[in-house]
Amino acid sequence: MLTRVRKSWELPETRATDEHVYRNRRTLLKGMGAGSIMAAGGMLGARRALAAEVAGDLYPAERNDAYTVDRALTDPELVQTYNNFYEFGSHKQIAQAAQALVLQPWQVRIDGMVEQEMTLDAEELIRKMPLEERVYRHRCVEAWSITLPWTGFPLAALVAMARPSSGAKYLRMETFENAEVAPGQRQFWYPWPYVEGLTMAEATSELAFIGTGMYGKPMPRQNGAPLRLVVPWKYGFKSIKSLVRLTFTDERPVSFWEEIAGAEYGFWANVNPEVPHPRWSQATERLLGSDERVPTRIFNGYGEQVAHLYADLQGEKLYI
Ligand SMILES: Nc1nc2c(c(=O)[nH]1)N[C@H]1C(S)=C(S)[C@@H](COP(=O)(O)O)O[C@H]1N2
Ligand SMILES: [Mo]
Repeated sequence: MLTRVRKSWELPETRATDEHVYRNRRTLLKGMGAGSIMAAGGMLGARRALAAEVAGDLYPAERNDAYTVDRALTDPELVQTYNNFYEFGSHKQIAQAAQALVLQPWQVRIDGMVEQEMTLDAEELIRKMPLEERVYRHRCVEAWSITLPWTGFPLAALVAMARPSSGAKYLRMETFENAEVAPGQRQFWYPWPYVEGLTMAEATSELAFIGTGMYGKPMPRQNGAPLRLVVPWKYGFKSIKSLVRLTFTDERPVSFWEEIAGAEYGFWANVNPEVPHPRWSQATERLLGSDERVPTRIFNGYGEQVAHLYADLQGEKLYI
């Protein structure tokens, strides 16, 4: 029989320790004051860490035990150093470059078919929302996967706050655009900004989540700080990062990847092991950090929660 050695970050006790250390560090940084932090040359790393903490006092949030999985968590080091974020380069080693993102202030615009359009700061929005922790699987269309605890809030809570009109059929989401910060955006052949979309039924379904943090801490920039979508039953490219705009509309949005190659990356992009990508099989996936390949599951294992959303859409290309 294969026995797995549990890694430290998987042990519940470590969560308590993490929190303890984390809170002490915050207290320390607060006590130092901005002046002394600036003065201490060696504190650049700490100053950065401080700036990244959008609403840092809210972490870790309480775990919602309805969302746990029978899979080991992925090493956070891997989740935070192996990333897709084309704004910073079309390869996986973008974590360093992404540290250029300025998170405060960070304005989020909510517009389109809503009772009242609004612009609010990410921190303000996060503080209005009911934060919780959920462990989800994440399956990239490239056939690798990770499992991690996200912190965030149900997208449905944001939709409720926005009060869309009954005519709104889709939620269109947009990532920031700033080529000075994100050199990938100088690659003019990509249709920036990154755009994604969901139907209103998907956006208000129980699994759709806005991630604001991971592993009990605020979201690292490379993973899409300060706010990103998390839709675990769909291929990873749907989970759009670093949101600046959410638009309620009656027109189906054309997403970034759909515009580039619609036959390979469609609007629906629900995970299905039986529908291959035009250039590779989706039957199995590689667990990041191990040599193991495991069978991929329909809707990434979330069929019970989401299959009903597609019952009347059988004519659509639901799995590309
Ligand atoms: N704005 C933006 N969002 C994005 C991407 C991107 O390139 N830009 N890549 C997507 C893809 S393909 C994946 S697999 C996930 C990766 O998220 P992670 O780096 O946090 O694991 O982000 C998605 N969201
Ligand atoms: Mo992906």
